[in-house]
Amino acid sequence: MLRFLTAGESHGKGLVVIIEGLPAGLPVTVGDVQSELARRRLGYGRGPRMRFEEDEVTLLGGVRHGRTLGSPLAIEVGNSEWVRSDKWHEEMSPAPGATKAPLTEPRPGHADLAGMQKYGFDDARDVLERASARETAARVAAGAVAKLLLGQLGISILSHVVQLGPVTAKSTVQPTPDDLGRIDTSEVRCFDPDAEAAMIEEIKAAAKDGDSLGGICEVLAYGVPVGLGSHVHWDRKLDAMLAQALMSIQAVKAVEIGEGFDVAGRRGSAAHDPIHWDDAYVRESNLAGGLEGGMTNGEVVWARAAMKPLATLNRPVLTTVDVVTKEETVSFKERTDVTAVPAMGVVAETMMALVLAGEALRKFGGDSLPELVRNRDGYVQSLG
Ligand code: EPS
Repeated sequence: MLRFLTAGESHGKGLVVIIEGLPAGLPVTVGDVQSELARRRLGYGRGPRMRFEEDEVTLLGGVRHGRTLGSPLAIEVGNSEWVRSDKWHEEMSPAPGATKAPLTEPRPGHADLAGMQKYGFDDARDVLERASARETAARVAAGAVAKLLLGQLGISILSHVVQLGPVTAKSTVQPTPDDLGRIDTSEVRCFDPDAEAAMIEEIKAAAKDGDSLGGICEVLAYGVPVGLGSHVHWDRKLDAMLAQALMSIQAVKAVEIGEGFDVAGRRGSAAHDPIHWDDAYVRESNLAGGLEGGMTNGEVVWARAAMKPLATLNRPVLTTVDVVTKEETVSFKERTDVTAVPAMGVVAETMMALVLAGEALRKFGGDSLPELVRNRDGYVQSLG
């Protein structure tokens, strides 16, 4: 089983992720992790921090001479802001002390108020530092390794933005792994060039108003063999695991597997993917998103994740209450992004990669990469 755990706060010295359960012999380099992190920093509408944040990567353990050892893999993602200035050193110091500027006006839509009440904090920073989407940098570092593992099994994952604010991509053609380069060069990671221009205009307009935008990303996995996941228990159903993984991304409020919402309005005769035989089982369509009964069915696995507009606004207008005075006020202003939807797609790839890598390891097992691949090959051959 593949497990991972992240630690670290948004404006601290850095983030750490430990990944456990990888087989020995998987080639991994700092560059592999750095290039995924660079993809996550892309995207029109990101705030000033993304222009200087460099995500300094160190492989702390689990890799020797460019290959995994089968031991826990630990990756540090340093915050370059911590190194280039002392702005956060006192505010985020682990040494005993107190802040001179507690944040007492929780932002509606953020974790601030519920977290302050739950943990007994009187400074919203004690909550927001960990709730911040900065944590996704550590996840993406783990996801980079999961993608390397999946690559060895012939599985590749990509994502694209299908809606940003009110602008939706009109094209119904789903991109393939060959299209990823083109998607990554789009400033909003959109596959539909007409929608791309309108999305950028929408971001410019929201930025002018000091407002924020949400949107929807689609994430697809190609080359997934039939039979990952299981129908036998609720917590082994792969669609359920994917839904949790995608929903756990900061600010995501809805997840759809395949055409889940659309098929709810159809008749059963038009809501499923007919099966044919052409030297192998083939489907007329893939409304199910490659998942039936909680198992992969050999088709492309695909899902969508919807992100709400970020709760931090550059022009604070949302009413809140000062937790000390109980006076009504507007939530505080922080340096922020107008939208992080393009980056969310890269994080969605990461979460899908980690779930699929975990299930591939569960099904095929093995302590080394050659053993894993051998087991996978034997299974695929047995399918005929
Ligand atoms: C975030 C606010 C912004 C984002 C940050 C998430 O950071 P700051 O307040 O320091 O400008 O840039 O995201 C990242 C740093 C990142 O790497 O994704 C928030 O409030 O969640």
